[in-house]
Amino acid sequence: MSILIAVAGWDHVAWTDRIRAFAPDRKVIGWSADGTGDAYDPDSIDYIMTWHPPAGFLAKHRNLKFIASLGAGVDHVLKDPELPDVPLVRIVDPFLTSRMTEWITLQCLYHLRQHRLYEDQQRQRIWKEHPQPSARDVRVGIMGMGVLGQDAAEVLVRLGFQVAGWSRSAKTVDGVECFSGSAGFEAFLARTDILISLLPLTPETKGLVNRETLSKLPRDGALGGPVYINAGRGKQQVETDVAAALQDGTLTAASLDVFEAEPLPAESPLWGLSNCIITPHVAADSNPDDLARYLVRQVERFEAGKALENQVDLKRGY
Ligand code: NDP
Ligand code: OXD
Repeated sequence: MSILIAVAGWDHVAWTDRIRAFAPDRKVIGWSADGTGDAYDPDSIDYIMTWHPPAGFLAKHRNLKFIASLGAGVDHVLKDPELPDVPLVRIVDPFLTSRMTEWITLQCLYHLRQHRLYEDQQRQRIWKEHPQPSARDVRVGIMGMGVLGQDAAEVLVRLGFQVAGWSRSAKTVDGVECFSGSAGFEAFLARTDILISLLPLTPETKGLVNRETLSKLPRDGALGGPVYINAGRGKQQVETDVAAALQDGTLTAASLDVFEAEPLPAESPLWGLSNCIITPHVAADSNPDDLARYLVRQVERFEAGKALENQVDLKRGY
């Protein structure tokens, strides 16, 4: 049984070596869209572990048993119009989840504690106190109440924020005001000072955060205006609208880890906005050995006739 590691924009070697270490009895082949990698017969491949496979690439492998995404998100696989009709699994990993919660919490506290203001003051050697809103005065709204959204919500609730969640299906989560579906979206926005996206990218979520959405956030909150945080996927936001909102005061500030185009092009106006915090898709770093073990476990489960973990619902798109 052969495993192919197929990546674009990444070096396949680190992944190939790691999977080999955890699956020493299997043939593990590396391939990269940049032309590096081993020669192989596509019909000999049983499993593909992949990041951003080129369109039509997966379909060349006619004996595939399943595909595994090398990320938690699967939009990079589902965008392929010739996607083979085999199961797709994605990464769910406790360490990745806690790293995401760290990043989300860091951003919420940064805006709550007015850190940008104090950083500016430090640069100017100004010693001046400002009134500090407290977490209990601030309404956080998390779009996407899946694995990542629920974990972040739990920590933000513990810190005292007023937390709401918005998901596709209705939910009950301790300490969280839950909204769902398009029917619940406006009411969710109307009570949200810090809007967080932990949504997958699907046809429904593409372009969701646009001028109209941002203009529905309240302006009377304790932070002096709304804040937008995105660690889901960049194409959920209309970036020209986000940049304009940051410039005209519709948004007070933003923290963005994901962008419509990655790397964020040098000419993006977001780079120059002092009220926009930018990180390069690093919110949820994970332990590569844990991920390799998880991926090899899926192969072992499949061969033992057990259900794959975290199989994607291809109809829903996540
Ligand atoms: P899950 O599949 O566990 O959760 C997705 C959530 O989004 C669910 O609550 C789902 O609703 C909700 N959702 C999906 N579509 C809609 C919709 N149309 N309207 C409202 N809610 C919707 O995913 P994870 O929490 O594991 O991951 C979320 C995303 O985070 C990933 O898809 C990926 O894009 C991103 N990510 C980013 C990383 C980074 O480093 N920046 C790292 C890892 C992930 P319901 O519960 O009803 O199904
Ligand atoms: C992702 C990931 O999907 O890093 O963004 O896992």
